[in-house]
Amino acid sequence: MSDIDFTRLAEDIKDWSKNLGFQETAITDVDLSEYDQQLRSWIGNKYHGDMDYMGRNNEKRCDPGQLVPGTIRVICVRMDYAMEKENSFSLLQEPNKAYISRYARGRDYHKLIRKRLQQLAEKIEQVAGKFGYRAFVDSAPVLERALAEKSGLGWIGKNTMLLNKEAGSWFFLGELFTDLPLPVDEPVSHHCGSCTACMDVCPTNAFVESNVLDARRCISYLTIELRESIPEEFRIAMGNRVFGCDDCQLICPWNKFTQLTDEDDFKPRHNFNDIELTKLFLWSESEFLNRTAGSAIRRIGYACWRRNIAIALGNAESTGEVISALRTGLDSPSAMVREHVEWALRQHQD
Ligand code: B12
Ligand code: SF4
Repeated sequence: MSDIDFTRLAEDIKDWSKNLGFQETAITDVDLSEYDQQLRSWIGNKYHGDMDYMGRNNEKRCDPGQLVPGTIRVICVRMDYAMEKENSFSLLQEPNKAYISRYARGRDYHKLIRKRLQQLAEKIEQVAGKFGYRAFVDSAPVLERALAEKSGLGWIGKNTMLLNKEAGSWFFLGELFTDLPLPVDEPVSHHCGSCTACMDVCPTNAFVESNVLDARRCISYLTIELRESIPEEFRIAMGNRVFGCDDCQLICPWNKFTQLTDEDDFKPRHNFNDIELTKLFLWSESEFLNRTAGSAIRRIGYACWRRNIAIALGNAESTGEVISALRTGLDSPSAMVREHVEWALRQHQD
């Protein structure tokens, strides 16, 4: 390995990565001490709610070398997923249609990104010989946004998203942990300035301060991570958002620089960008399982799916179709679904 030109290799990695469909790649070391305290205080304040996995393995989360021994560099990548340039709130103003967050309208991104990272590693191996590496996307105790910020892929905005001056924030992150002594890239400056649009627009006031999200109030958490009853105080504010929430990105001025993806996997399936709530609510469990195969939505299960849609139907216009769809949920085997349906029907009583 001693005769490898690591500066040249780092440049090649960035080219190969681009050819594999990542819009940008940058390299950082593994010193996350700057972020350690912020993570600890977030957990200490219980802002992670029921996401128990966030409360565990935080030594490893803040130290990639503990998660994968031998790691000294992290190759960070980002992949755009936006299908539309316009950052419009219009679907959120159509109460009888479902708002499914943009990242979840196509196929699940985990497999695709992990596969591409694996291909990148194999390409590196052809030049550098056998080396230590592991690919991550989303699932493991990895502080992805902190690593991406350190590497210079962007800055962490007040909405806690990683933002990029040329691309906004509609992209996924992934990493290749490695033991190669590659040269590291420099972080970029922050560009939120005095703007607070994302914090102001949040329907449930989930930002307790700049850069700090109380996940327990975030519609993304409530609709995707929470497996129990959704607290009533948030139900009206959820509007028609049935899976995730995009408001803090839709409002962000940096998203006027949104770059469109040409990945087939991210194309909306089953009209997830334009579909009636009643249609989704009336799916049987087997229809749910078939239609969400390969989608991030499947992971929440049928009961949580119906729980979320019941709330949106409670917020929809009072039509015969809405009421009769809701009534089909009254004999759901899930007590949670029945309780949400009863709440929704009450919204249509006055
Ligand atoms: C848990 C989680 C969630 C939780 C909690 C979100 C949160 N803000 O922490 C919930 C379910 C709410 C969620 C929602 C979403 N998520 Co999410 N989520 C994660 C996950 C698994 C861990 C994030 C985490 O570590 N949170 C803990 C907090 C403390 O960490 P953090 O926000 O990264 O914060 C660090 C910095 O903000 C830092 N900090 C930096 N500067 C400053 C300045 C100050 C003053 C302070 C106090 C702190 C601070 O402190 C923190 C600790 O180091 C990551 C994947 C991963 N393994 O990293 C994806 C991830 C962050 N999610 C992602 C996405 C796409 C989303 C959604 C857009 C999905 C949706 N449409 O519904 C929303 C966005 C909501 C939002 N504004 O964050 C992407 C983000 C891509 C990007 N461009 O940033 C990730 C990276 C997944 C991926 N691989 O692409 N998510
Ligand atoms: S909306 Fe404004 S404050 Fe929020 S992330 Fe975008 S630029 Fe930063």
